[in-house]
Amino acid sequence: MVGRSNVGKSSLINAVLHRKGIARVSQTPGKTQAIQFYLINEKFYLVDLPGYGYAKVPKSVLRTWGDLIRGYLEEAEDLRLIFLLLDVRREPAEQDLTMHEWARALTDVDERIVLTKSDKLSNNQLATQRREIARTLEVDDAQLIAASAVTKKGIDEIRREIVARL
Ligand SMILES: Nc1nc2c(ncn2[C@@H]2O[C@H](COP(=O)(O)OP(=O)(O)O)[C@@H](O)[C@H]2O)c(=O)[nH]1
Ligand SMILES: [Mg+2]
Repeated sequence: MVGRSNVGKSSLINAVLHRKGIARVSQTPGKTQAIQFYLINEKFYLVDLPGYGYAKVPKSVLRTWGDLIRGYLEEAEDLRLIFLLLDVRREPAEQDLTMHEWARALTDVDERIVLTKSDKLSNNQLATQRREIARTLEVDDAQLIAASAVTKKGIDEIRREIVARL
């Protein structure tokens, strides 16, 4: 799972795992610069990559972020699926596009785009944003999952995507 700070990654992980406090929600944004591995049912790892895009992060930390992520992606032989999280209300930022390119370049690794906080939009707005974001990322609409940690929309779909690869 990867996405910019505050996109709702920790909330989504907790919803997918049906746990309240596995991933910590709303700490100081941009502070976590470590990769968290959650071993689930002794079967697979859900990997929480550090968030990016927080304005106050200095350039040196940004570079470290890129190295950390790229290093992980290059070494992670068991990696099967990347969920790139995007706030459904926002245009994808430059780092989102970079992350998308890295994910897309990996062979034997699928990518799904999760549109977070979808409870904040009406159905009409959601449909518009889906189209826009799919177009920007040059992906098929079917690769997008609209989700919400509040209403639990999309959570089962995310679980199915994971289970399908076990
Ligand atoms: N309305 C709404 N708010 C959310 C949702 N997911 C997260 N948030 C809020 O967004 C903020 C950042 O969430 P967090 O999970 O800590 O994001 P992270 O920095 O990506 O791990 C918090 O205030 C959450 O309560 C969601 O699906 N809907
Ligand atoms: Mg978090």
